[in-house]
Amino acid sequence: MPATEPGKIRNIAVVGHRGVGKTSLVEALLHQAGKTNRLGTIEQGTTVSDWDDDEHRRQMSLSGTLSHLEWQGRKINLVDCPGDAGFQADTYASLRVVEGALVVLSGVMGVEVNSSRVWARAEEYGLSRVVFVNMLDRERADFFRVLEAARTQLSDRCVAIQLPIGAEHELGGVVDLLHMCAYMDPAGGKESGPQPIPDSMADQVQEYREKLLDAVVETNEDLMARYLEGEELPAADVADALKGAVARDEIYPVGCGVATKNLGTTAVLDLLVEGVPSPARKGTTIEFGDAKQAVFVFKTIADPFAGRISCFRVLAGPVTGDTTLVDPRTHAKERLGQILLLQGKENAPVDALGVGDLGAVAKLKDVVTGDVLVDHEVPVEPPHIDFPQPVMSFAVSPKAKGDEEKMAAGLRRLSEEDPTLQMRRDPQTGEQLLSGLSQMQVEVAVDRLHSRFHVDVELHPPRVPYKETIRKEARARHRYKKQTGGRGQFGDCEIVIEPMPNGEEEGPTYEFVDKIVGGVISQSYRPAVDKGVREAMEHGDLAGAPVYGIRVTLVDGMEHAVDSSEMAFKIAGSLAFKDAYQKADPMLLEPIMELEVTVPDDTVGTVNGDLNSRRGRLHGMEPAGGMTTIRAEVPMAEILTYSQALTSMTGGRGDYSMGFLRYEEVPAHVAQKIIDETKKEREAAKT
Ligand SMILES: Nc1nc2c(ncn2[C@@H]2O[C@H](COP(=O)(O)OP(=O)(O)OP(=O)(O)O)[C@@H](O)[C@H]2O)c(=O)[nH]1
Ligand SMILES: [Mg+2]
Repeated sequence: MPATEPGKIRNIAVVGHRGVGKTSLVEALLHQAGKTNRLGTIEQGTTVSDWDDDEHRRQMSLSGTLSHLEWQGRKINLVDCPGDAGFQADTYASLRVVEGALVVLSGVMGVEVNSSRVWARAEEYGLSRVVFVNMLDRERADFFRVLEAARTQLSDRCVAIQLPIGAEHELGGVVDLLHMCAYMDPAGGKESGPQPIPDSMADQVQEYREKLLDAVVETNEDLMARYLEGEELPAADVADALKGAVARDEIYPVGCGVATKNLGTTAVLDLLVEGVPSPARKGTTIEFGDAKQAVFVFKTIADPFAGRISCFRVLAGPVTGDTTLVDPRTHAKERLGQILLLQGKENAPVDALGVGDLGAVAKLKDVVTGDVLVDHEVPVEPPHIDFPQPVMSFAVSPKAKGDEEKMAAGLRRLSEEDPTLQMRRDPQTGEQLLSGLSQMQVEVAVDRLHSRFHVDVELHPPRVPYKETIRKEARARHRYKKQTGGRGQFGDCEIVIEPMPNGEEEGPTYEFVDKIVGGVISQSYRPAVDKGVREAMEHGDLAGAPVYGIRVTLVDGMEHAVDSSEMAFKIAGSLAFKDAYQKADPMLLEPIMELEVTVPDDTVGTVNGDLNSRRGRLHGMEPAGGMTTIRAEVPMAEILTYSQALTSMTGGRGDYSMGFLRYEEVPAHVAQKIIDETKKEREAAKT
């Protein structure tokens, strides 16, 4: 089978807030295009996209899934992206490899927070966007309200291209305003061909057809002139102009329907083919130098049987199984091997894959998500995918002693699959930390450690990464001296420590200044003092937290011709620092997080009150369409287990995200508690 020409491909990411029906819509599109014999459902766990056990159990998408179909002689690649805020890695990476986004909104809930977020990302990448208002069969669903919300909250260039016939449980079909026809509810079967528009809708159709025309001629000077002269514009010209406007990202057509009944899919498929530009028309912004063959890996699947599966977009090609590419990041050469087209969990081998197409290969050794592979070593800068930063961490430990290595290996594989899942050892607390975007994301990782890697682990709330610093300058001298037969130990140094002005910065800032004059300590021993100070700074005296924001100046000292050694100076440096530190008015710092919470209007009071009790500082509130977004700064220590609290305050309708902002001094009464607790722990550890 030859590779599909780039001009005949459409790459679409299906995105939107959690649970708006993206997976169901992909299922319907595949069914309408004849890829499946029956419409699978989320409830029965029979959709093409949500094929993983964990997805079935939770009835939600946890990772991006590739599928493809043919429509009007074009190949449409679909990436069904998860909507949950905890599983956005694939969503963001997928947006790098498509020309268009199909943004699904709930006909009941309208524009929800994650839809706005993903819209902004699509905007950044200049993607064409088609909006689909789904779930119009549900109670309280209202296409026109959601259309208005899309126009005010997403873009005023959103314009209806379909209208519902009837509403809620009486929804009978949709009108296609571009082709001026109707499609009747196929009740889960295939949508039949175009039907006449019901007469009763003539006025409304007229009104929205005019709005559509206005928007279209706005983008096309020639049409505008003819329109103003009162010419009746031929349907084909309008359709062409609309396609151009969608492709140029100037109009966002809004369609509608019911995914679970397969209603509205014909018109949407037409729109994707006609509106979204092909890779031939749009090209890619990902660099591949002068490579004749190149691919970009946008997703990695950690399959326990097939090993690592890398999903990629062909940047230059075609590529075949015999193609050998090099990864400029590692300089490793790899033969692609069997190229696969993915259809949910199924895969089918293909001989070749052309430019712009999406496919996968198994068992590339050292390739990770985000790598660009090229046919010869050219200096390429892989595209930066701005993954969201983890907002919460748990300490993990294996249930069985001796499983540490197995756990670490499993977690490494899982974080290859999802780069927003991060694992690190906290040098401060010694705990193995697993960080992610939501508690559920971390819990899913734990489930997968069990199911895929056969290791059981426990989660504990993590410790807050406190830091320490000083308020004022102090000086101390320490002489370390030991005389026990034979050769002794001798090191003597005097240091001055002072706060560094950039104490606001994250990460340990530290400077060592050598002001020894007259060689009172030899050059070779001075770095040992520095080393000793650094070691002492790893555990501050207040709460055992690392010390930062300090300049240490070595001003004086003494050495012994026979007994001095690096070790002795290191110890002297360490002890001098401890002395000076106590005199320098040390203080405890805590991480402050920037928090954005979106909650239903009627829960704002409760949520704000709760933030107050968590030492939060409110920065602003923005109501929009029944939901309010609250912005606040909150100490990390107070918000480690926020997700449960928010769920119970909002009945599961709240959503939040947060990111690290800066370190700040812990208020005295809180600090004292932490210091006392540390003391107790230290004493307990001694006994
Ligand atoms: N009544 C009705 N229910 C729908 C419709 N579309 C989806 N659903 C149901 O809504 C729920 C969520 O649908 P999904 O397709 O999983 O939604 P999703 O956007 O893929 O969800 P995530 O991937 O988890 O973000 C399921 O129970 C579906 O059966 C629709 O048009 N009408
Ligand atoms: Mg889904």
